[in-house]
Amino acid sequence: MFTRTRRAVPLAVTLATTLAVTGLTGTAAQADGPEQIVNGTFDNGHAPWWGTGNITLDSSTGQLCADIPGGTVNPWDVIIGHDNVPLVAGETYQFRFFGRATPAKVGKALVQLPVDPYTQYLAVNPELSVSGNDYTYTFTSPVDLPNAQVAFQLGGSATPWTFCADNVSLQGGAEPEEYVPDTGPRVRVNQVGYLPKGPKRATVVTDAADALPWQLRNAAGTVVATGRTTPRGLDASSGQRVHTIDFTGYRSEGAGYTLVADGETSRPFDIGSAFYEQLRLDALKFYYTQRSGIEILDRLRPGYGRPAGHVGVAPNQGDTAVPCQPGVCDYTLNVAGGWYDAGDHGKYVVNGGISVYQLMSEYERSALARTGRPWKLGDGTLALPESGNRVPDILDEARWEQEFLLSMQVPAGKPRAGMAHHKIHDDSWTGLPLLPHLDAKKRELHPPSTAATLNLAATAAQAARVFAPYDRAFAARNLAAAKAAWAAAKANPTVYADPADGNGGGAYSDGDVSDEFYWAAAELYITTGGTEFRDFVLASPHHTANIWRDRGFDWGSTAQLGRLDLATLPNRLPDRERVRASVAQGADTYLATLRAHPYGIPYAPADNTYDWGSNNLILNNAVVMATAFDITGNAKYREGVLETMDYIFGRNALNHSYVTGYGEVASHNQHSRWYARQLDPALPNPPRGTLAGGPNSSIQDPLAQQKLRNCAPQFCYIDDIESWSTNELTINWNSPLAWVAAFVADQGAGDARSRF
Ligand code: 9MR
Repeated sequence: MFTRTRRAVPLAVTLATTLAVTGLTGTAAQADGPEQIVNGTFDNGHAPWWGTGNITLDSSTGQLCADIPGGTVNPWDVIIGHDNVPLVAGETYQFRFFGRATPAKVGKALVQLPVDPYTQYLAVNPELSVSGNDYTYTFTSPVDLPNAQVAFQLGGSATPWTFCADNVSLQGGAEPEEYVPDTGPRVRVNQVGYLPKGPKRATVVTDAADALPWQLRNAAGTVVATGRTTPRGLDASSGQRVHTIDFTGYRSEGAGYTLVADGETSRPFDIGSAFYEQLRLDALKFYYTQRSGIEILDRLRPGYGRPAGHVGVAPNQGDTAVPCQPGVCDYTLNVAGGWYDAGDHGKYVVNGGISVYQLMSEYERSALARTGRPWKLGDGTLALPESGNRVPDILDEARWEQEFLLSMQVPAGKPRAGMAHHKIHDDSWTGLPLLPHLDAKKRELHPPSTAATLNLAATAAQAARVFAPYDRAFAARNLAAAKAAWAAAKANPTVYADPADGNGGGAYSDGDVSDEFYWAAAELYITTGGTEFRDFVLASPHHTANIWRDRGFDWGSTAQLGRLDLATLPNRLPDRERVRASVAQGADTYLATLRAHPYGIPYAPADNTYDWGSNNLILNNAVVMATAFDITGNAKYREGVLETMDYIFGRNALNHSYVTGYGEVASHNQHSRWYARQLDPALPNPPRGTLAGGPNSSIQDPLAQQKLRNCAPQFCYIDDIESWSTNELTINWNSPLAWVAAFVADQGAGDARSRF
């Protein structure tokens, strides 16, 4: 029995469920049963908790706090809630939380039906003090309900106050339904293929203590090679016991091979190299359909045509005359163009910087490395609107972004002239799906930052040299912008983007820009040979430090970009040989990690947690190994790169390829507002050659939190469009994929020595 109460009716709690109120307990009561609350400790953000529109949730202190406005009438005028809590009829639950109020207040906490008639299964009115208390209540659920709501109703006060909660827990009931990914056969291979003369390794998940026999079969089922596995013990990144199969000695090209071991047959794979030629193109073609400010032509990308986004055609407000956030500047800028960052419609200078850098770096490597084949990325290779203009297509694509970065520079005569605005995006988050041209939100420029300014300085210096043979005026424009940005960054060295400025777009904040300074100085030095830049490089701690961190480089850790370029591009640095040797030392570290790793991954962060976008960090570690190969010619580094691709293409705990269209089971539901086929069958999936971010131990999104609780690092991934923290696509993740794909394609059968 329980009282049905409409939310609109003031409540005299006559809960006939077993309600034992033991509020203000000093000691926690013994709790049994599974935890039903996701993220009740607020140690890492507060998703999936939500608040009504009149409050802002803040979990930056490790507690969930909100300033509650005065002048509301009803308790439900201000709510902090958590949805989708399963209740089982007849089960007893213990509800606990820490709460405090400034000034002291009586609050209201409910476990209830989330819709009219808002039936309450638990309703309590804790007396909240300024110092705070722990509260414990028990009740027995009268219903089976998959989606009860836990709510703190905080409205009804004439005056404003502050509420904070922590350690919110609802224990009892049935174990939440367990999500078990379908990981297929226990023999894990690179589902795309192995180079004929490259390393060929696979992994068997097995508890067998001793070596097992394996067979390699061709498409007809004939056994073409046999051997025995090597037991590798327990792998911390997956929690699995694994063995390794090494069939490097088998070199015959073909399709449809399988490996058989421990009674299991792997997914099929090729031995060949054509797939890397294809990936070299696909990974770059990705950028055209990420473009803002231009119609995407269906004839160039069948199935992906769409109107231009953010050019000012209703309902878009357009990026052609974008104002700043209130109070930030008194001008508007035309910042149309560029690439959308990811699955959102934001455009961020910091992240655009490393992305366009990697495309230009791929171009520079192709021209300079002994195995480079620049014509493979030449004019007409990528089916772009600019194809046929006698400029390499990879540079046409890079220019689309570089023009945007230039447009984000603060104009002369304005405060902080020469700096770059950190980002431009909607003033609040939009839902999915939403094609770019249908986004009606207000677009805003966010304040300039030193990090964005240095990203502009670095990429504009690089653009000045790569575009010089094709467009002198554009090269000169870039050099001038780079110098102005450098001077502005020197004059404003600690202007950091606000980490809390994340409504409607990512924050991309970074509290240490010494690495961006080093990268920008390196690019300016390589392009100009100027002593100011040389001296800055030589004096920077990043020039000699061991910068090859286990997590790899990324948008917030960019010293490595400067070091790699100083090592590979012509320059007169006095210690250039040491710089070149340091790249090989970094590569040795990643190679050692890979060799020690039971799954053969060059990534094993010390705390055994995978980062947001781990695939991109793994590929960037491969970039370091590839560069070491280019510098030394030592084949061990190339083998490290190839084995890294095995992981990306399915030799992993999920038996899953992270590149759309590559491998029998591959990511295709990446989080995106316009490749949202999972939500609207009229829309496409992401294009072939799109990388998913990959396993992320922190699983910040609610879907992952529900499905992947307590995941071992490699299992913290789900190919679902709602999982924005494990399954997004981004311009800075496809850029190392493109870079590495071109490097591998340049290796031919796996033994290339030079392009000739
Ligand atoms: O890639 C970014 C990752 O390194 C950060 O940890 C994360 C949280 O700040 O943000 C990621 O970037 C997202 C950005 O903020 C908004 N666009 C989508 C990006 C990829 O998820």
